Amino acid sequence: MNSSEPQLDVSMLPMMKIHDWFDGPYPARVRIALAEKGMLSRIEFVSVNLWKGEHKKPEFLAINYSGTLPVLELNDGTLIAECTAITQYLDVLDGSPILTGQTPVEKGLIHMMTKRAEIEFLDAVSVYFHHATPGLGPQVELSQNAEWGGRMRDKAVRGMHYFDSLLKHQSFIAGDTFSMADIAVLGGMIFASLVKLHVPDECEALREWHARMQERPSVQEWRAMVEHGAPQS
Ligand SMILES: N[C@@H](CCC(=O)N[C@@H](CS)C(=O)NCC(=O)O)C(=O)O
Repeated sequence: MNSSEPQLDVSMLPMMKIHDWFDGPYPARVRIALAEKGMLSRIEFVSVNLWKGEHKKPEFLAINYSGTLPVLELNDGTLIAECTAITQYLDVLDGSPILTGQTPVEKGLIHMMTKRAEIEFLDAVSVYFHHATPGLGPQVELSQNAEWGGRMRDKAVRGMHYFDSLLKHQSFIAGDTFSMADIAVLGGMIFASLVKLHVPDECEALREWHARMQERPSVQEWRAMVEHGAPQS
């Protein structure tokens, strides 16, 4: 947003719901985006317990065909799934700070890097978790392929090296500004930590960036929400 433009009074926004699980790596992406934009107070979080497989039950599949979290539910019942789509919606609601780019070039680069963060890193860690570890447990993980999971673990480590190589020359994942792409790589780091996938020692730029990200108030707000504990469900 231009500094000359009036700031949106976030308290005037209608309440919205987010269906998610408090410490999930993908939900973290939307929670961090909401914290960046000062919108957490406008959100009612609805817990969907991943460990009990609630996201695969018909009641939830009616909310999100893909059976994944998070999902944003608007006042009029509109449902928006996919972290990228939710972040884009929030960004248009309130442009401060912009997470998806101001100019056509920024928008293109941030979209590309967010997609790469998912394909090369976060989604790969997720497949590793669901296929080559006990994942969410035998009641939820009905079909596993450990070899595929192992390959995706290797892909995720390659992804870490890729982002490390970028961060040797720029401060943020998509260039000079913090964006949705940084949040997507943070999601990958959060998932990697949960599954004890070590960031290679030689990825110094990635480690330095990660340490810098921990200082952001939005990441600290997210961490405080996680430490607050699991909801009763
Ligand atoms: N592409 C989706 C992926 C979301 C996703 O995989 N979320 C995890 C929660 S951390 C989930 O629902 N996993 C359950 C599963 O895949 O069975 C997005 O960006 O929102």
